[in-house]
Amino acid sequence: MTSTHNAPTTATGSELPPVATELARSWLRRMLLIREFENRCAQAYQDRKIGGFCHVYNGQEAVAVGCTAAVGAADPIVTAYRDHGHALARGMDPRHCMAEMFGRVGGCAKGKGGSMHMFDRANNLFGGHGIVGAQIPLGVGLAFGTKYEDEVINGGKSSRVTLAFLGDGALNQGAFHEAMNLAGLFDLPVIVICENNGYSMGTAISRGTTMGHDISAKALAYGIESAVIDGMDVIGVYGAMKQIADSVRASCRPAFVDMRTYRFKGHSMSDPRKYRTREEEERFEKEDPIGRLKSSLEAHGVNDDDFKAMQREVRAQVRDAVAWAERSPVTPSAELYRDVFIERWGPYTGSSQPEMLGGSETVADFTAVDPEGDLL
Ligand SMILES: Cc1ncc(C[n+]2csc(CCOP(=O)(O)OP(=O)(O)O)c2C)c(N)n1
Ligand SMILES: [Mg+2]
Repeated sequence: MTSTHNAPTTATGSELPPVATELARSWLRRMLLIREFENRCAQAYQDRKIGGFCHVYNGQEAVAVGCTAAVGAADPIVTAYRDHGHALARGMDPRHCMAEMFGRVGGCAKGKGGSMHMFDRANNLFGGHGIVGAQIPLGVGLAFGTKYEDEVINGGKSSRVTLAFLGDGALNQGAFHEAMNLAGLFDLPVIVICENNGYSMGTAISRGTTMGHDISAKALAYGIESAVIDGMDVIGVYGAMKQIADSVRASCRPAFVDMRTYRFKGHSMSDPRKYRTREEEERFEKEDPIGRLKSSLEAHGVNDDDFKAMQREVRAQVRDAVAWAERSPVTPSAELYRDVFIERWGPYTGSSQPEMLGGSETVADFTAVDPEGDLL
């Protein structure tokens, strides 16, 4: 089938103030970390160390890295199931991320969520959601929550911005339209970011979505301003997103972003990619966000040796994450119902707290029972 995915559109990036080399370097390292992490996940999946679904983020790294860099740590983030990149970009320890993939107690959700459910309360990452579009109303709800807290409870000015990511496949879900309507109606500080990689599983956007060539039309219907950003250029993503975030923060009006990107691998781990051509893949591989940033940084003294050193560092970091995840105990069946339903004493009783929040990594510590002996 011929390609129907629009080529990335140049963002306002070139007009933006130059980004400090050290900052851009840190993004290069973060993108390399995500790429390495995803490659090791694919390998571990084939080795059957990871079960269930697994969707890797190769090719889309500049989106999560550029967007998270453009906002503050207190700004909430919510995303769909292709979420490892967002978790790592947001600052989750790769050990906790990998342990979650492996179904181990050391995972961010104690191994009960797996690949699609990366949560990091400490870093204000509210998932990781498997139902297409389900996270968009959650993002709008988070924006409602921060605005309510800032303005009504604390009597100040709304100060936080929520980033709600979705795939282009979610544009056709009712949840997207209901959430956009409320965001527009209630003046909520949320940026709805469509990671437009051109395909929902194997369905090209032009085959499944009206106005697929210009999805900003959907935002217009709800009175929401929008932007098209080249999601393969991390500097451009950062610059454009920073401007949008500043404006949303100041005006307390929502925004929509058509973030043009491409996933280099299949939809999930078993996808022969027959719905697109090799020529199309090669065209986008030339736009590799890592290669593009590497080239931009060459003029600023980051040479091949620096790049190789960074690659070695992230390789060691991911190898360590795998080893750590393997040492973490398999989540025991006694844990299955904990934190799933509301518990009398709160969601994290005693030592059932995940490692990343300061909990313990031993199985023995995860066997605490309800003090009144109730069935949890
Ligand atoms: C409500 C719902 N319907 C169908 C599915 C099955 N499904 C999983 S991913 C997907 C395609 C989503 O594509 P897109 O939103 O573009 O995300 P991408 O995989 O490209 O990142 C579908 C249909 C689902 N998880 N939830
Ligand atoms: Mg898609």
